[in-house]
Amino acid sequence: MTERVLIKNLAALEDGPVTVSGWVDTVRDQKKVQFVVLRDESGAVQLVNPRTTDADGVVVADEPATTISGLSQGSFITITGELKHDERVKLGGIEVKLASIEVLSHAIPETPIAPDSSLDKRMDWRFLDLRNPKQNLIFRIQTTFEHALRTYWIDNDFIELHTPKLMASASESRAELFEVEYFDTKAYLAQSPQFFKQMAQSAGFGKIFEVGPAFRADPSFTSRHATEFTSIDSEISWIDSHEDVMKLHEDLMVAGFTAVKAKHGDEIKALFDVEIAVPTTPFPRIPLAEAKQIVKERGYEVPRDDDDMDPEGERQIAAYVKETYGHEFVFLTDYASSIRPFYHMRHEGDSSLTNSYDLIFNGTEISTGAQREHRVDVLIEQMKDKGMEQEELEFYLDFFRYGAPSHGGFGMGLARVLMLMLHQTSIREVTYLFRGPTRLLP
Ligand code: AMO
Repeated sequence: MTERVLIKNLAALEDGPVTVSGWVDTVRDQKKVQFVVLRDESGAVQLVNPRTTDADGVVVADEPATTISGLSQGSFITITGELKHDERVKLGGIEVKLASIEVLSHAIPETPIAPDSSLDKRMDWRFLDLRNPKQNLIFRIQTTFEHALRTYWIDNDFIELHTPKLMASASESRAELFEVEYFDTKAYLAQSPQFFKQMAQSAGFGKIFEVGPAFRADPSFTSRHATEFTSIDSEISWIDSHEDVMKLHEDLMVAGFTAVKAKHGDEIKALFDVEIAVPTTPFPRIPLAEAKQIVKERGYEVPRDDDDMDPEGERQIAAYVKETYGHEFVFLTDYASSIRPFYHMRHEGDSSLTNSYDLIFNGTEISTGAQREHRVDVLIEQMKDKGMEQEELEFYLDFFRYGAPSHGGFGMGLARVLMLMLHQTSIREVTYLFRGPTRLLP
């Protein structure tokens, strides 16, 4: 394979012969001169072909003019030509005068989507939608963000896990559970790596992380729910409370945002008109009960008293935090045990509250974290309290019967982080291939 010159690197080359590959963005087939805008994953460049004329000034049908006339948008081509710097050229101040074109694949001329097509239509034709530089940037940002998190984890001696996604039991609640036929029995798709990341603590791994798929049979069509999503999980041992998990969580966010700003800050500003702000630590922390009170004083009452913060409540508390602390992140802490899973540790002396938190970013929940209950007798009591059957989770309880350290961790939806970071209105925009109740294709 010959080394390919990325279009973004052409500007740094001197005038002279070049070979470039990409897909056709536009063709302007004029009488005396032809222009093609060629794109690759890094940028776009203008190609120019002055047409040949005979002695009488009549245009001659020669190459590459004939091939250019037959080019459709989206065709993949490799060209050779003469690179020339010319500041009059609007597109990057360079131009390539064509010598030859090799067409690798002709595209059907009628493109099924346009930039103003509906999100649903764009998702039907996701591979074409992803040719848009804005979409391409989203996945570069995702790569940089994940890389920064991994670097943090690896530098701090975390072990990476790949936990199974086929399970014999539910991993969060029995609601939102996908059941699959598994030979002569049933299996369930993992809703989160929860139990197995806790198992790693009993295995003495100390600090772990996983970035992997999670499945929820959630029939809702909100902008922030998918039936399959990428979950970023981390779990650590020897913690004193959920405060230690929040410290880890904010360090990771700082690492991720610092890397994204450094590498893509200018492009994000140019394409999304968003200024990436690296958050300062500590992030504000507000107990949920207090947050509800603050929101109430602002004139919004969260529906039921013992319920979770609803989306409007999240937006309201985020607005308060932004005004008061100038911060885009806030930890809401100490959720009621009635709305938290059985494995969350409850307050010493007040079992109605848990050592837990949600992380809100730009007004939407991106993460849930907690200290876990590691004492098996208390864990069994908490299961009973929730009316759960013990039998199905005996394998999980065993993790705590043979010794376990204090521990805690969090799970965070990758797409939610990207959506809110880039001020997008739906996780569909930032998910490579979205899965929802009515979407299994492409
Ligand atoms: P929870 O169920 O709150 O907690 O999920 C954690 C985070 O995962 C993301 N998320 C989703 N993203 C897209 N579509 C969905 N349907 C969806 N459901 C959840 C959210 C959410 O904040 N085991 C615990 C975490 C822990 O305590 O470690 C858990 O799964 O961003």
